[in-house]
Amino acid sequence: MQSIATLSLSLILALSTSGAVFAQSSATKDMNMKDMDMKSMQMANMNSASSAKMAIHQATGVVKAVDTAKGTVTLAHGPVKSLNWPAMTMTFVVKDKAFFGKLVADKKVTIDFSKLGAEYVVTAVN
Ligand SMILES: [Cu+2]
Repeated sequence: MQSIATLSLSLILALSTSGAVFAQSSATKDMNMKDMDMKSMQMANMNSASSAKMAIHQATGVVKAVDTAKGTVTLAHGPVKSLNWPAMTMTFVVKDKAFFGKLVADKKVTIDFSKLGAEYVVTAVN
């Protein structure tokens, strides 16, 4: 009689112990998944933010006109592969006035530029 009681008690203990372990492991899995979701979401945010900010294009062309007062340069540039642009003449915004030292009419230059809102802004002149 005593041995049956002991057996059933140890059976109950074994069941409840494995039950607790199971509950714990599924909680851990849950937490890991949430953690991973958060990390991948943060990574996606970072990627879209950096690609919007950091897209730098390069164009080579001849300076057609400069407007130091407005802070613009008109360039007859060749094709820009990264933007799928054909050769064209267009005006860029020049935020850094120091670039006007290199942006001289009829001079051939290579510029780095980025799209900032609706504007194409010169970020470097070579
Ligand atoms: Cu253009």
